[in-house]
Amino acid sequence: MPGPGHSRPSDLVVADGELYFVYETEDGDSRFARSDGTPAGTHVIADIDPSSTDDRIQGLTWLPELDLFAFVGRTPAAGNELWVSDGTAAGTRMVADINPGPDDSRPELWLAHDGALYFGAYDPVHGYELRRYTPGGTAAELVVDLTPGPESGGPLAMTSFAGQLILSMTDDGADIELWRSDGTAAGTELLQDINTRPQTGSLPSHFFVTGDLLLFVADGGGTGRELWKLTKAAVSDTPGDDSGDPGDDPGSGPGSDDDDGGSSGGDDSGPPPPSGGSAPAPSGGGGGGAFGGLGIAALIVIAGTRRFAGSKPRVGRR
Ligand SMILES: [Ca+2]
Ligand SMILES: [Ca+2]
Ligand SMILES: [Ca+2]
Repeated sequence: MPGPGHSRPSDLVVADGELYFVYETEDGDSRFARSDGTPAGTHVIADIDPSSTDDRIQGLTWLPELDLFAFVGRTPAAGNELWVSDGTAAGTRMVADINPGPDDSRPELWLAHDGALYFGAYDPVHGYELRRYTPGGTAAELVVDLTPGPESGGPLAMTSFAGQLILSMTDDGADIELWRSDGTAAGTELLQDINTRPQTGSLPSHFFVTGDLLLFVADGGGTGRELWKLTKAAVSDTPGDDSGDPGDDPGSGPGSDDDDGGSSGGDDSGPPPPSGGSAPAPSGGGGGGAFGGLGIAALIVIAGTRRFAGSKPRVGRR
């Protein structure tokens, strides 16, 4: 923007060697744009609602696995809904008005997995539940209404691990636990009821993939929020099948491999667990078998975990 006004560029994203970003025009309107770093090479891609200056673009994300941008677009007619773009004006569009009319569906937790975009969004019939957009498709599908009806089932956190979606969800609107999904309703199953108290969830969060392990934070009940791990073998094991329990893997502690190698794009839901120089040692082999042999083990007790305890995550709107 020429002159003293602010263009407030935000949501800077690099895709295929070009910078994509969002900025504000003088009248407060929002624009999706790209730049090669020169004034001559800076172009507007889209104004998502040319009839309004009240439209907004937020949370611009590049999903290289899908060759696709995703963002939350707000227009006066549709509210906050999921939009996608291939970086062209013609290819920039709302996926679906999931919560019909001006009310918001508030899409969150976008994750590229198995050729599709998975996310949580709200509608008044199903609540905040897991949904999917398949590139090239014209709509968003409800994957599962895990807490049936208008109450919300999640996800609260989500990542891709061992070929499955790993999710923090609930089937009763309250008991938020660790689930897996193959992208079908029938293939969405509880991995483990980590906090076994009735109506009390362990609230798994902060999923972080490193090598063959998924680390996360959960409340086991009585121990507060601590660091837990899930092995790939545990994900492919059938829940409730006691005969096929894989061995736990207490040898692979954290801190030995802090890089982000196995991570798959879902890490924007929160910071990874503490790591690096202050990484604590595993608390001596204790973990293992106390939790049903699924390979999920209470890993370690870390100082400072309490900061997670006060923040009650929400699952959509109630
Ligand atoms: Ca506009
Ligand atoms: Ca809407
Ligand atoms: Ca529901």
